[in-house]
Amino acid sequence: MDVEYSVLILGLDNAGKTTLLENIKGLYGSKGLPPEKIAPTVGQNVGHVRINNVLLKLWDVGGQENLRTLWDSYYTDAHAVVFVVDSTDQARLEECKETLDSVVSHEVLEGTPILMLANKQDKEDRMEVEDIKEVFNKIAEKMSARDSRVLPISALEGTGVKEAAEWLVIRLVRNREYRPPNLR
Ligand code: G3D
Ligand code: MG
Repeated sequence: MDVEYSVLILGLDNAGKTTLLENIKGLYGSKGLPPEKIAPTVGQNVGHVRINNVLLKLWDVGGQENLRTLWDSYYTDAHAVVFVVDSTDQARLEECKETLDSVVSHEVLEGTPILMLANKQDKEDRMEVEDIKEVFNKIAEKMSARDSRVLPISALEGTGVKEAAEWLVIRLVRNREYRPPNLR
C-alpha cells in the first residue's frame, strides 16, 4: 500500500501556481500512478507525483479573490501548504501578506508545514528573497510550532523547484505522526 500526502498550492492569482504545478509534474511525472479519473473542476487543478518514493497529491486552487473563500474547504485534508508569491508584484505584497496570514491562522491547518515560494526570480524587476522573508517574518512568528521556509524559485524556468519539492517531502514525512498520510 502507498501513502499519499495532500499539498495545497495557494497564492494570489497570477502568482504562478499552475506554472509551478506543471513544472513539478514535468520534473517528477506521475510514474506508476493511475491516471486522474476525476475531471478537474473549473478553478482547480490536481497533479499526482512521486518524489523520493513519497506520493504527493498537489492541489492548485484558484487564487482570485472570489475563489479564496473556497480554500477553507480544502484545509481539512491538507498535509502542507505551498504559498506562491509573485516576487515582481510589489503592489499586491500587502494583500499577499494578509492572505497568507489568514491561511496560517486557520485552526485546521495548525501544525502543517508551510512553504513560501518567492516565485519569478528570473525576472529583472523582482524583489529579493531576503526582502520577501522580512515581510513574512511577522507571520512566521505565529507559526513557531511548525516548519516554515521561504525559498526563491522560478516556476517558469524550474530553478529551485526541486529543492522546494524536496524540502516539502522531508517535512511531510517528519510530520506524519501528527498529520498521518492517506493510504491508497
Ligand atoms: P496562477 O496559476 O497562480 O494564477 P500562472 O499563475 O501559473 O497562471 O502564471 C501567471 C503568469 O505568470 C503566466 O504568464 C506565467 O507564465 C507567469 N509566470 C509564472 N511563473 C513564472 C516565473 O517563474 N517566471 C516568469 N517570468 N513568469 C512566470 P502569462 O503571461 O501566461 O499570463
Ligand atoms: Mg492558475
